[in-house]
Amino acid sequence: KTAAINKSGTSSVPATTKDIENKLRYLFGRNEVSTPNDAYQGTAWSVRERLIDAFNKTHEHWKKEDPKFIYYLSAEFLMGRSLTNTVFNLGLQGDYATALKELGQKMEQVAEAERDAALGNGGLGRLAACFLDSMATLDLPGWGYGIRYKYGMFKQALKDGYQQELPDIWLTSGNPWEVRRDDVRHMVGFGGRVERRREAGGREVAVWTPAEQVIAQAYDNPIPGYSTPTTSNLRLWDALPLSEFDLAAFNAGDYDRAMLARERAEAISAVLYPNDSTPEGKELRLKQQYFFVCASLQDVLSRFKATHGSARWDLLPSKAVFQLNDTHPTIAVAELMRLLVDVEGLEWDEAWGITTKCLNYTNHTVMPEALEKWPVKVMAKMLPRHMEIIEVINEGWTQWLSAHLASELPAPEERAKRIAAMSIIHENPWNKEEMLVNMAYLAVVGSSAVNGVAAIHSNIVKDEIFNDFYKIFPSKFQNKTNGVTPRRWLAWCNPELADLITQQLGSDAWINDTEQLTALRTHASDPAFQQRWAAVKSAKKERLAGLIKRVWGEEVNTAALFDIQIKRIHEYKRQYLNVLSIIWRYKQLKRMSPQQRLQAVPRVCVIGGKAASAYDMAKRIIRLVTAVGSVINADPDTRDYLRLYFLPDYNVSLAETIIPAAELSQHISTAGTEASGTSNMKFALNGCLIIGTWDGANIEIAEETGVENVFVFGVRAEDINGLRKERKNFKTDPRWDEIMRDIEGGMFGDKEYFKPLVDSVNNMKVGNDWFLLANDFAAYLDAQQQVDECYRDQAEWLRRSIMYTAGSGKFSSDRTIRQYAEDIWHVGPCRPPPAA
Ligand code: 26Y
Repeated sequence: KTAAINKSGTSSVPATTKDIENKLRYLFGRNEVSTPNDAYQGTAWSVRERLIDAFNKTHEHWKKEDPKFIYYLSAEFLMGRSLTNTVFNLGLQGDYATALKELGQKMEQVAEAERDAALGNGGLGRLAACFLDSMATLDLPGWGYGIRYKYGMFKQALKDGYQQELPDIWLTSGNPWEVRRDDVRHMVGFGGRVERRREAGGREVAVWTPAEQVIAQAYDNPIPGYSTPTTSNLRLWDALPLSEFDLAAFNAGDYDRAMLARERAEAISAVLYPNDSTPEGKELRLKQQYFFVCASLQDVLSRFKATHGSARWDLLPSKAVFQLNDTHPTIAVAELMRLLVDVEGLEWDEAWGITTKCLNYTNHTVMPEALEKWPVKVMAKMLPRHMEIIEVINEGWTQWLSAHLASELPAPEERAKRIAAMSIIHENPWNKEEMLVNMAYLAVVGSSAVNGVAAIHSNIVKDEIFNDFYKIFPSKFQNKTNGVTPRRWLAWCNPELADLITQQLGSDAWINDTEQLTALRTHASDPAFQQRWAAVKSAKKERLAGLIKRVWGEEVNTAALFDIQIKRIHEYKRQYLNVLSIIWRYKQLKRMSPQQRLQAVPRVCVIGGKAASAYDMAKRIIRLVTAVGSVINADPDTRDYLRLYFLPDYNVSLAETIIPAAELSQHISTAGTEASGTSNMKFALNGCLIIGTWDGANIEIAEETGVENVFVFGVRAEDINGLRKERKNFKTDPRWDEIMRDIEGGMFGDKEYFKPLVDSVNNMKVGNDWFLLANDFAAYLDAQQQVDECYRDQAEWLRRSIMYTAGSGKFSSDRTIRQYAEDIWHVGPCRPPPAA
């Protein structure tokens, strides 16, 4: 790519080089660009100015046009790095790549000096980041709202093969991608009491006097769209104390007390909860949720008032729509009611009409334990007015239900039972003394639309999780199959493959019209094209091999099949099943003669992912991976044919290196447990074959790619309940039994530590091996056998690889966002004029 030539025919590169040097000089006091980190800082602060120009132009335009806005409320945004994405989305790569070359630096290395913004756990947080990219690219007026965590997802290290968690200190050298808005602050209260007062007109109003107040300070993170002047915004809130410190306490010599309020406030935005799908009922989490929801809603309402005054709240649903990213921001239902009724003086019914029109809810998980429920006691103490509001909502809801169900369930006991099952406030089934607020039910009752994130998952949402609600409001329930941004996940992370596709298709228009990738199908069997396709994959494998070398100090055979499983460690995702099959492969290789081994398909297996700090079983799984890896990788008989590496600290940036290099990726959750998965889409886009269960988006990927091209195995979702009940009659495979004896017998050391893992899947009683590893084991080994056979036929393998990319058009988040915009948000594009 060449540097941009400006209108007078001179290159802008000298100016860019100078700007990079100046940024480094005047912001960091450094006179020379000597390291990639210097170059990163200079470049990032230089790019920032172009980004802010685009941001300001977009927002001037949006202010003038006053279009309907989307507000994506999410406790997580897993953004990863920004430099490459910003430079490429703004079309500045020519300028900056050349300028950096002049400074003796390489863009790729410079980009690696940036720390990931890891303000999310996994799929849900990364989805929010892809959505922002697509919203901006499609010129949709929309912002993300979330929390500016000081510490994001923990850094994972290995110590003797065990996971270690280290704090993620990402803000220490400043963040060029954010703008602190000193003029945008809101007060957020907690605790205290509620009183009734009668107003002049006789209306009774609730007055909440919080016991504690903090300031929400806005930080804007501009989001550049691709190939458009639109640059939108992710507004993140930082919690600050109301006053710097308690001077009276300080003067009295009580230093600790003087700092207390500061610490309590700052704790709110200090750290991301590192749990995925296993909630910790900690009060601080509810505090975080209310903190960002309260600040965001005040922010939106204050802008609305500035434009439309405070007499036209009926217009709010035509100007603002909110998407709740799972139940985490669901307190918004009660907060919007509070703001409209208590603060703005609307009547309850009018406020309820507006609230339910403005809000929509996305469910991301079927795990019952991940559906958030807060004890009424906790909620009443922290948010007393909200608890009252939820009680009133629930009274209205259950009364309405009672009338609605009168003909269907005339028997009072039957009806009462159904109402109890659908009540937003209900007993804790494990502790009858305790009452809980069911946040998912609050979200369903308080929203216009409820959606799941893949076809099978949306059916589970309708038929199981919220079936009672679905029967009453069938049209409220929708499907919006997830997607990923083709910019970050193909064009920017795999430029070699992107260039090849562009050459073959004759243009790069596929980058924002991924349906054009289907045209690759006609070339899938073309040997010349296959060879070029294979050459790109080889280069990417070399790069991953380099990374393995840096981490583990070992060379791997880059002609081997690269087999990858990267995702959060969870029992339902079944990394354990993967390890068991690797052990079986190892044992088979051991039994072969050196001659026979020559016929084996060599494999390099990579597993990566973080275990929640309190998730004991997941940590044991990580240790099993490293323990099996150290035995296998050291065995001279087999090490040419099989390796297993755990890559620590899996994050967005690591995914950008791993995914382009992958040939086989594993998505092997128990059918019906993975809502969608999104890495499956990223792998497919990069021409990686999938071995997977009939679950989540795997199903739709198989439909698009051709089910014959996917290694599908295992039981189906509809059979799971029956199989779980039949555990005691289940006869395990002899190969399974053998492996279990090996682990128990200490073949990989640490046998005491692995005992709970062995027990969790063996004891064949009801409720054990909940994720049915034993049931799927034999079918999985068969599917792995088919993988080997296919890999021996490289022409067939490459044909399939091309078919995956060609079939990935549907999985662009642009398609997903268009569907949200059309079916749920009713928002259209609003593009600012092109930059002069
Ligand atoms: C309640 C709290 C502890 C909690 C925190 C994070 C609960 C859930 C989560 C995260 C859930 C999550 O990441 N779910 C994933 O969402 C993806 C995007 O829709 C899906 O692709 C993926 O299947 C699902 O597991």
